Amino acid sequence: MLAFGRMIRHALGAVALLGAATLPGQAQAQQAPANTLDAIRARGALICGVNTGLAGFAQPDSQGVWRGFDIDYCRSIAAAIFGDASKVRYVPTTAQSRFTALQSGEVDVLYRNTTWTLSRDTSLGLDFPAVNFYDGQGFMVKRTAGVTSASQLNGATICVQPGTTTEQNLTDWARANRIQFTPVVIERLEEVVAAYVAGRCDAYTTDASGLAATRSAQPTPADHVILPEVISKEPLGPAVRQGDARFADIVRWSHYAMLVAEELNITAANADQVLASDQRPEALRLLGKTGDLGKMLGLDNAWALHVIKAVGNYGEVFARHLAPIGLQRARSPNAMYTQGGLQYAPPFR
Ligand SMILES: N[C@@H](CCC(=O)N[C@@H](CS)C(=O)NCC(=O)O)C(=O)O
Repeated sequence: MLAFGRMIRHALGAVALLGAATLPGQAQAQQAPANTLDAIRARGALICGVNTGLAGFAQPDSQGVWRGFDIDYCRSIAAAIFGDASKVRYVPTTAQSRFTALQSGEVDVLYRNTTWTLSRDTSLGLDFPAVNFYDGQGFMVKRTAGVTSASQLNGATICVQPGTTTEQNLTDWARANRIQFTPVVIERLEEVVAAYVAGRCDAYTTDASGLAATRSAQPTPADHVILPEVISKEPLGPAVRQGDARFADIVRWSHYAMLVAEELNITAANADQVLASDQRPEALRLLGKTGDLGKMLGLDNAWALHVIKAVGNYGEVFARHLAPIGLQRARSPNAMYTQGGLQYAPPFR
């Protein structure tokens, strides 16, 4: 079906690669430290690679303070290491600059809507310690287009960011479904969104979470429709440099501490009380009252207590940042395994 037969005429097959401006997060020549934890301690702060500004995930507020789901994850690592979640510096990275920023040592960890794939895990010298958000790629169109299914996108012009799984999945999906499209490839997020809003593309494609974030930031979100099809698996999570297992363990288990805290009904508000009066062995090990789990990670035994008090459990972080942009957790893979989801922490013992 040629829903976009009219629009293809003004697209004229142009593939634009725009907006490759230098960002503060673009890599400089430097040496990545062999021991990331020591380097973080020596400088007194974690350096976290984040995106350039995506509602719900990582965005400076009106005071210039970075806030979001990814930001709370950066803060959780600082809390685990220093007992102080504020000891973080944020480096905005584009999809294209993010891996170089990590490889070069410019950042210690990436918390940036990054999909774990086999090729990234093997050929980029990276490791993906955990999945903190299960996502999938979708499409957004203007409501006025009257499109209700991705199968109607034949002939459409589609805006996409380069250096992403998005770009690759779009090509695979179009080939498999015999859909012709014209890509408009734009590096900077605000420019790709502006191009879509201005009507330079009929559809914008990215992770469904990114679509929800962008839609929520529009003056009238209801003018934009996220189509029902999800064309890929996008397990999002932190990335670290390969070969530094101790730091990868800290990143991995900080996520699991937030998950298991939810499972044990431990929140930012009640963590001290649980520590003082709870008798459940796993809760006491998690919070460092018994055992040496923190020491085993090279941290203080109160590491997880600090994480939970600083950012809350996984459910609290999700509710604070992702529910407001319209992301549902119930009946999604991000639900706890006890609720039919995929979020599952290994034992704290
Ligand atoms: N998950 C995909 C896409 C990541 C991606 O860059 N998504 C866009 C749209 S949600 C984004 O985060 N942009 C933010 C930016 O460019 O600063 C990947 O890892 O390649």
